[in-house]
Order: sequence, then structure tokens, then C-alpha cells
Amino acid sequence: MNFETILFSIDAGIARLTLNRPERLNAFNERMHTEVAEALGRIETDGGVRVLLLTGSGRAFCAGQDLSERDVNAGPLDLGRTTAMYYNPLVRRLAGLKCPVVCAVNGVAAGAGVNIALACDLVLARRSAKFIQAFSAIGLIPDAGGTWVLPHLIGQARALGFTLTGGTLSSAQAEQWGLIWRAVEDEAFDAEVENLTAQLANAPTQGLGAAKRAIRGAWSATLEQQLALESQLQHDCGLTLDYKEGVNAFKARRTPRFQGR
Ligand code: T3D
Repeated sequence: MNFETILFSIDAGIARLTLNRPERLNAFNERMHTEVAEALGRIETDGGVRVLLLTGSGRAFCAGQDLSERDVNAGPLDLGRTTAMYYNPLVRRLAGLKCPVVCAVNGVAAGAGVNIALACDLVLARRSAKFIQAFSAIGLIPDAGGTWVLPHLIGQARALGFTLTGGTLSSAQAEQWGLIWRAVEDEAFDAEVENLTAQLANAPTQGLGAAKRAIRGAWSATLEQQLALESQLQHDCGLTLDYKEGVNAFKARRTPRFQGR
């Protein structure tokens, strides 16, 4: 497939997916959904990907749904169908990827753009970026997992305040509330994103993937279930080449060379 709405590459274990409709602040139209789904499919089947970097081109990360695609005067629209067809699978796939997913929020994130960022594992945002729960301004609810991830990350009071007021959060506030991993000064942002991505591309991928699965799974598990899952995943990690390499490197006092296997 020739991509029109995204930039996509896989190189040296790093998959880079850039939402690329800057004139629409990288809002999602149907074509973009299809292309992102195709790119995720390639990542899922390429055993060599060790980290995904998701970002946006231009001054925005993503303004959510492209509203120019919604002809609200032509008759009732079935938005339940569009969320089920496009946004829900996207969130599931980002959360379920076996490698870490870094989201570099390079500028404003609005509507589903916020919640897609929050579906990623590590969110770095430019200090000047903003997060806007734009849904209430057009009579909708936070989708793309927003009603689930917000109360889990920031608690009910803040989730409701942020959503019902259609509020805007600075990236510094988002970091302080625990919504994102880090807000980074604009001048340092690109370098910090690259450093983090390179670090993860050279990390023990299976171990990180298992840690991601366990931590994400903890939200709906009891302690007993979680302990059982940890035993199972630690069993699997203990059989990886990277575990062996990590322990050997520790004993030899050298830097480990992880292969993601
Ligand atoms: O439909 C379904 O399937 C249900 C799913 C819904 C998921 C959702 O995400 S619903 C929420 C949709 N998103 C929004 O409501 C956000 C709309 N955008 C904004 O509120 C503002 O654009 C921003 C706060 C994000 C940024 O404001 P600002 O002043 O920096 O930029 P701007 O001038 O508003 O936008 C620049 C251009 O991008 C402009 O086009 P123009 O006039 O230069 O030709 C604007 O129309 C366009 N744009 C921005 N957001 C969208 C968009 N065009 C289409 N859809 C957008 N969401």
C-alpha cells in the first residue's frame, strides 16, 4: 500500500509511524485509519521490531476525528460503528503490541488524539504541547479508551473535571497528574525522543513486552491472579537469550548486547 496520510519506516529495530496530515492537524480520516492499521500489521508480523515511535508532523500531534468527514446534516450518523470499526481496534493494537510504544506528542493533541497517545506505553510531550478533551464541545464522550484510561491514570475527580469542562492541560500539568511520562523542553524534545527510542531498541524486548503486559493487565486482576501471571511471564523471560546475556554481562562487568530474543 502506498501511504498518503502517514510516514512509515522500519529500520534497525525501530518502527516510526508519523501521522502526516499537518494541514488538518493530523486528524484521522478513514484513509489514515486504514493506513495506520496496515502499518501496525507490518509491525506485528515483523519479528525484528523492538520499539514503535508514534508522532505527528507539523505543529500538532493529532486533532482526533477529521470532522470534515462528518456530514451531520445529511442524516443520522452511526458513530458507534465508526468507533468500533476504527478507534477501538487501534487502541487495542497499540496496547497489545509486544514491543514498547513511545508516543512523542509534538504539539496539540485533541479529542481521540489525546486518548490514542494515552494508549501508548511511554508518552513524552513537548513542553509547549497541550492536551484537550475536545469531545464535550461537540456533544460527544471521550472515546478511543478515554473513559477508561483517564480515571485509571488521574482519578475520577480530575477525569470528570478534564472531560466535562472540555479542559486544556499543559504538558507540564499532564506530567504532574501522571497522565504522561514526561514533559520535555521544546529544544531538547527531539533528542530526548531519539535517545529513549534508541535505548528501547537495544533493550531486552521480550522482557519489556512481558512487563508491559503484566502492568497493563494489573488493572483488572486480583493480587493472586497477578502473582500467577508474574510467575508465568518470569518463566518465559528466564528462557530468553537476553536474560542469559544480561546475567553474563553483569558478571563480566560489561555492557550487555541484547538481541530482543
Ligand atoms: O466521528 C467519530 O467516528 C466519533 C469519534 C470521535 C473522535 C474524536 O476525536 S471527536 C473530536 C474531534 N476533534 C475535535 O473536536 C478537535 C477540533 N479541533 C480543535 O478544536 C482545534 O483545531 C485545536 C484546539 C485542536 C487546535 O486549534 P488551533 O487554533 O491551533 O488550530 P485551528 O485553526 O483550529 O486548526 C487548523 C486547521 O486544522 C483548520 O483548518 P483551516 O481553517 O486552516 O483550513 C482546522 O479546521 C483544521 N482542523 C483542526 N482540527 C480538525 C481540523 N479539521 C478537521 N477535523 C479536525 N478535528
